[in-house]
Amino acid sequence: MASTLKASPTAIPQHKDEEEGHQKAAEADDVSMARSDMELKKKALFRSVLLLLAAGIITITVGALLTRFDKAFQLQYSSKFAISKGSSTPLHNSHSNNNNNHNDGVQNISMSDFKPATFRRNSSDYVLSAPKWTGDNIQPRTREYLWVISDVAANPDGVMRPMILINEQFPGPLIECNENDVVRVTIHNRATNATSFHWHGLFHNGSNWMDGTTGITQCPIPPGESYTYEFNTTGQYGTYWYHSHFSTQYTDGLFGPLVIHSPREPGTNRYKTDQIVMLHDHYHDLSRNKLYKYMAPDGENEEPIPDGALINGRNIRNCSTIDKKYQCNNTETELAEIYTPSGSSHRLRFINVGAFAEFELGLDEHALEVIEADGTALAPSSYHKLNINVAQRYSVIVNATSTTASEFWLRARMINHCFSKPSAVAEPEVRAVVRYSAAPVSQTKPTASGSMDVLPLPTTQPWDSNIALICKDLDGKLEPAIPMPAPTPDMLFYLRSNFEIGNYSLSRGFFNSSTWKRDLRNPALNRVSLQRNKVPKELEPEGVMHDLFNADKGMVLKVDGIKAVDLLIDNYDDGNHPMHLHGHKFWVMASGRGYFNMSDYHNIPQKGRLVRDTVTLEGFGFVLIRFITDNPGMWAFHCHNVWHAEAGLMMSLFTRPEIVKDWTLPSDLVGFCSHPNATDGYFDDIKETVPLEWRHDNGEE
Ligand SMILES: *[C@@H]1O[C@H](CO)[C@@H](O)[C@H](O)[C@H]1NC(C)=O
Ligand SMILES: *[C@@H]1O[C@H](CO)[C@@H](O)[C@H](O)[C@H]1NC(C)=O
Ligand SMILES: *[C@@H]1O[C@H](CO)[C@@H](O)[C@H](O)[C@H]1NC(C)=O
Ligand SMILES: *[C@@H]1O[C@H](CO)[C@@H](O)[C@H](O)[C@H]1NC(C)=O
Ligand SMILES: *[C@@H]1O[C@H](CO)[C@@H](O)[C@H](O)[C@H]1NC(C)=O
Ligand SMILES: *[C@@H]1O[C@H](CO)[C@@H](O)[C@H](O)[C@H]1NC(C)=O
Ligand SMILES: *[C@@H]1O[C@H](CO)[C@@H](O)[C@H](O)[C@H]1NC(C)=O
Ligand SMILES: *[C@@H]1O[C@H](CO)[C@@H](O)[C@H](O)[C@H]1NC(C)=O
Ligand SMILES: *[C@@H]1O[C@H](CO)[C@@H](O)[C@H](O)[C@H]1NC(C)=O
Ligand SMILES: *[C@@H]1O[C@H](CO)[C@@H](O)[C@H](O)[C@H]1NC(C)=O
Ligand SMILES: *[C@@H]1O[C@H](CO)[C@@H](O)[C@H](O)[C@H]1NC(C)=O
Ligand SMILES: *[C@@H]1O[C@H](CO)[C@@H](O)[C@H](O)[C@H]1NC(C)=O
Ligand SMILES: [Cu+2]
Repeated sequence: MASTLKASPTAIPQHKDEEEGHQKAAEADDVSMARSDMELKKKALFRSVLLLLAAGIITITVGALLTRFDKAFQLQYSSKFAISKGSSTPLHNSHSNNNNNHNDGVQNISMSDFKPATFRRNSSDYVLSAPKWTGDNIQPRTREYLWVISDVAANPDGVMRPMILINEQFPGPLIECNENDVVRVTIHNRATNATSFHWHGLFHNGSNWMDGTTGITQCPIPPGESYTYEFNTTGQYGTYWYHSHFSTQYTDGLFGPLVIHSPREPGTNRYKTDQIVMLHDHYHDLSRNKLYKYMAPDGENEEPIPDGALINGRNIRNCSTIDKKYQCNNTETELAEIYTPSGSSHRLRFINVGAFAEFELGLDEHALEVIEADGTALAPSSYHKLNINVAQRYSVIVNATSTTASEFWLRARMINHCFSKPSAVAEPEVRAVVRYSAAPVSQTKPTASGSMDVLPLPTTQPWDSNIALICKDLDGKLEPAIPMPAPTPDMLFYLRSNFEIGNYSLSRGFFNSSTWKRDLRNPALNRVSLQRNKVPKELEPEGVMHDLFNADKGMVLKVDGIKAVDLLIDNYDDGNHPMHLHGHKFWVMASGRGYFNMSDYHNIPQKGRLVRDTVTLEGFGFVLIRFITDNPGMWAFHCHNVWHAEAGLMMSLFTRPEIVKDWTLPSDLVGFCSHPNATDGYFDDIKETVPLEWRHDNGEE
């Protein structure tokens, strides 16, 4: 199975004989140089597994086998990594100012535990159940989740790295609910560092403090502490996700899908199966170490290049092509498999849960009928390939009606032309296998060197070999299925976004003269809602707040009352930015290359505009979005590229201050602000990369 996936797929002859399928496929595959040595091991083990099965000791043996693999794996790694059992000692990545101790790769992994065989999430967890809108199911319910966050060493694609995981599994669990349900997630932070959780795309109407954005709506959840997020899902349906909103931490493993079903959603009778397909770039190091390099004075302003990509947390890397500074063992790795029984239609919900890369994806021999973008149901339109930027979601319907094959490649390629060094990414493409069959009933076989994915691999061809060169949103006419004409705007804000060398020669992201650097212990929401900080509305006019906030270190845009607001951004940077507004969906009124010509402003069509929560602001391009400020709170608006966001490309929208000023925030949340460990693990570019002797008054608060 270990394969770079670069060998021409046509070279692999296929045997689809059901009876002997497994054996034959394994034998036929030796045509592929890339797979041969792995296959030998697999065949040997496959045969011994068969023998054991014949001996009628199935359960015991498989169990024993699993245990043996566990032990071997554990032994191998425990000798190579300093694993301190049962404790949660911090990683020994001793960092101190200016001594460049942030190893780019060689991790001295000292984890509380190492989960070689069990961290991989069962794929069936991402297959949705079809709700029946009768009887009990119509009644709103509370959906409870209990998550323990911990540091775990894991190797999703074969390369061992420290990760931070939910319940020791990767990727995170699916949250599935119906509209109007209440979702309650209790977080026990047993990791070394602080954390927080954001529910991407959810409105949190009336409970803005559940939005989970550190520095804006809450102080981080310190290690050793717990917090319960609770929010209702009224007014929305479709595909969302959740992720840590503490620095770049979600990149280290803290994310997962969130789906809201609703009888209001059109088209749900059009498909037989419904499943999640998460695409993500993947790094072989902790994001914190990557930040150290990216955000250093006189840094090259080059975003860290992903080491590869995953689909639903899976990929297989060829260990002999991996830098020797990493520990690599791909024996238990596998490609994501998606089951779509033939003759029927299936919904695939694509989510880009990555840190940096936009993906271009396609399914060989199948058109993708797009029916949803970021929780907005769309009038169907078909594509062979589609672009999906960080944090965006698209649902597609696939008809399993091809007659030429019964397994197909799903190809997802990072658009590496948007990277600072396009050639630096070794394998921009990751694949999954789409099979015209029902999911196997039992997946209890070990996946280690013997088990085997003995089902045949696809031999299908991509739609075309042209590679996307520009990072932009999906071309075409994506229109809401249910007409949502844009309202007439009440006001317009204009912003320039840019990257500039700021104080201490640090490269920072700016909206006008503002680069986000808020105090983690004094979030923006706390400043405007805690009793001592009551803001009479007349004190500050609408627009950029200057009294309560230092606009240079974080722009807060205040809008009074319920208004339709236009926000126009011209991007003076060559990089693209997937811009996300918390707590709202917005109309994408206009976007493109170049700068917006204001004489077009009054001629923009108001009908048929796409409504979503994450839009691509192209390099040297513009975007004009419109939203209604009917959801009170302090809402982050930021680039979802984690590197750009941490470099300051973030601001906040303050809506309905007349309501917010009277709020009482949950006391446990406010309590975190004075907890000594609330900022554990936060990366502060000035404190960590600027030599002491350079520092002067930086207007710090
Ligand atoms: C892995 O890569 C090496 C070096 O490129 C190559 O020789 C080998 O055949 C590959 N092995 C597998 C199992 O793909
Ligand atoms: C890789 O891990 C497997 C268990 O998953 C183990 O049996 C094998 O010995 C390991 N390979 C190497 C080269 O360490
Ligand atoms: C890794 O950590 C262990 C335990 O703290 C320490 O003894 C060892 O010297 C460290 N190794 C490296 C290479 O830093
Ligand atoms: C959910 O929020 C809405 C406001 O958006 C509120 O009217 C409703 O009562 C809430 N439902 C529950 C179950 O809390
Ligand atoms: C799938 O089949 C349905 C029903 O026949 C059809 O309306 C739709 O256009 C097809 N979609 C694609 C992408 O071919
Ligand atoms: C995965 O989950 C399915 C459905 O719950 C179950 O039947 C299967 O045994 C699980 N597989 C593993 C390896 O745990
Ligand atoms: C941003 O700066 C531009 C001038 O470059 C100005 O026209 C605009 O009003 C500023 N935006 C805000 C929100 O202050
Ligand atoms: C803006 O649009 C107007 C009217 O279409 C046109 O006359 C003008 O040249 C445009 N300006 C720029 C800078 O393109
Ligand atoms: C939020 O709730 C208010 C009523 O409390 C309602 O007017 C408004 O439309 C809601 N907004 C969203 C985005 O749900
Ligand atoms: C903060 O962390 C330190 C070091 O890990 C620990 O000794 C201390 O008990 C923690 N404080 C609290 C209040 O949890
Ligand atoms: C936790 O934070 C420390 C710095 O305080 C850092 O060295 C370490 O790498 C972080 N751990 C993880 C898992 O991010
Ligand atoms: C840069 O430093 C100056 C004072 O030296 C300060 O006034 C300004 O706010 C700083 N800018 C930022 C973004 O920190
Ligand atoms: Cu960006």
